[in-house]
Amino acid sequence: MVLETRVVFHIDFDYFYAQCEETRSPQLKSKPVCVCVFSDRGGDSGAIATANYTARKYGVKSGIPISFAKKRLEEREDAVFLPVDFDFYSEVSQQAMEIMEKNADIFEYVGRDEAYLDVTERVEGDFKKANHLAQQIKNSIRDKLKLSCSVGVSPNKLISKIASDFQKPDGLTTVPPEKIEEFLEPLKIRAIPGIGKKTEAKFLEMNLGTIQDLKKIDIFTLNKEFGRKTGAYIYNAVRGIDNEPVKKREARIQFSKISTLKKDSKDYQFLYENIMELCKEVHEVVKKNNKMFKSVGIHFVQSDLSNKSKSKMLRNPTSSIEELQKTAELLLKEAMENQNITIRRLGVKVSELSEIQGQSDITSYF
Ligand code: DGT
Ligand code: CA
Ligand code: CA
Repeated sequence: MVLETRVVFHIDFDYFYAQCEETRSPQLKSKPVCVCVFSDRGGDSGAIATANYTARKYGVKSGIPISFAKKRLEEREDAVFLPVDFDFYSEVSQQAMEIMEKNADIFEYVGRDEAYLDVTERVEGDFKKANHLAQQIKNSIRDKLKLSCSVGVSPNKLISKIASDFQKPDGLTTVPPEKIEEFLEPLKIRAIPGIGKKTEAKFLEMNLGTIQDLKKIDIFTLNKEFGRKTGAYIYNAVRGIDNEPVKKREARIQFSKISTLKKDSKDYQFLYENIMELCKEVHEVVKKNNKMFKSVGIHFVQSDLSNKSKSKMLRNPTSSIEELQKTAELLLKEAMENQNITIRRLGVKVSELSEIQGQSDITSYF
């Protein structure tokens, strides 16, 4: 049976990194919590990755300098500033993704804290059942992981993405087909994924503030202003039209190679040569599977059998061996800065994988 109307979920975790920190230290919950990417320069140089909602009340948000955040939270002596711990967040993420995947006909991993689920078949195209299933997934994630998330339920990815953001945190917004117009029209233009400050400002100059206002603009004007691809995207988006399928993409896949060194060592040149070799082997696998990666990691098993690992998120997905080697080299240098113990085994991994073709994420057009 082919159902005409799809049922798509977008699930996004609330203040994700900060919430992960709260799950392992519940006493943080009542305090403003900022998760920081400290830069190598030391002190407070670096940026806020994210903050919990208590800290956001004071104007702290992703991307601002740590020093600004400290100033804004001056009056809160209980404010907490923690360094990012990507490995921990990935672990939490993976468990949450497993719960979602079990509940989907098609599961598409987007990033550590978000995913799309096509559930059309299992709810038989029924939005009441869909709403119920979404609530069950939320409960299950809360019970098992103590995490809250926000869910958007609608006939397509675009509206579900907008809907998941609509009642954050801990939201559930269901937009059945007959409610699409009513839901979209009063929203600010900014609610459309991919429309940023600049585009918004352009429309505001033309006295257009809401999605309803934007409907007055014809496709020719949009094409002239933004080019055909983006023009068509905006034209369809304000009408709630999006035919992008939920594409199967799993979260847990990563490619890695690990090898035992000929001798235990902490000699940089020796380790460097081994790492470069491992990069080549990992890259072979990446190529064979027709993938791109967005994260690179290295791993040490030290002579006392303790582990040490470092990873880095790249700006864009890539399949380049040069970029893989360059990043691994950087990570090795960082890891060796305070390396007192010799290393026994060495590993390289790539993760955050995506297909080489079909990079049709609309937000990359802007
Ligand atoms: P929300 O609004 O409740 O969904 O809050 P978040 O923190 O989950 O925000 P989201 O979904 O935009 O981003 C997910 C994670 O990605 C977030 O916990 C930290 C990271 N992130 C977001 N923006 C930035 C940024 O500007 N810099 C860095 N380093 N990390 C960021
Ligand atoms: Ca989030
Ligand atoms: Ca997100």
